[in-house]
Amino acid sequence: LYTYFTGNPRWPPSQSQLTYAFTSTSTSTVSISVSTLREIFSRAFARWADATTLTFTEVENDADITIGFFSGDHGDGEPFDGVLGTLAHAFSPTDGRFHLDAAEQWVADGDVTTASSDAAIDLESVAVHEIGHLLGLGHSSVENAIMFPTIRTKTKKVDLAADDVDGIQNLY
Ligand code: TQI
Ligand code: ZN
Ligand code: ZN
Repeated sequence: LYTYFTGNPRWPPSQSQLTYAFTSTSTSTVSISVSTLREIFSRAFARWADATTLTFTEVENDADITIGFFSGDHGDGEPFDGVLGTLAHAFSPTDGRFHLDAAEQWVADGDVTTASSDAAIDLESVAVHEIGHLLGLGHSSVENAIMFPTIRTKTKKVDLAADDVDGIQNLY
């Protein structure tokens, strides 16, 4: 079953047309083009938009949701830890910060299941999970749910399960 954060924080009905922006697109171990990043995140947001009345639009400035890649200690008290371990984190509503560990071997193009590195992580899969957190979902006990708290390397998992859809629809 899905969970929410303590106090069930959510984006208010007056803010159902959410905007997002990329703040730091520097990626160290792999270089992902900005156009590829745009496509990946557009697809990841669309999965949640399809299940709700929320909309997500990329903007340049004053976004509700900010997305960036960072390394190590990046000033929010939750330092990244290099390859594997923590991959990314997102804050609960209505904070909107979504940080990705620049040290990961992100796979943004092609098939992650055939990546040469054993540590390859599918960017879109992590994006769909973290957007769930940004919208107010905690972790789920259902194994096929996007919000289940385990992700395997070299695996793509991007489809919302019925549990994710129930969770987001009961919140919005
Ligand atoms: N990052 C953790 C996560 O997103 C950070 C975290 C731990 C967290 N507990 C939390 C965030 C509670 C919000 C609420 O779960 S992670 C997965 C998983 C991570 C983990 O880098 O470990 C995914 C990133 F666990 F689901 F597989 C992406 Cl998909
Ligand atoms: Zn951070
Ligand atoms: Zn999580």
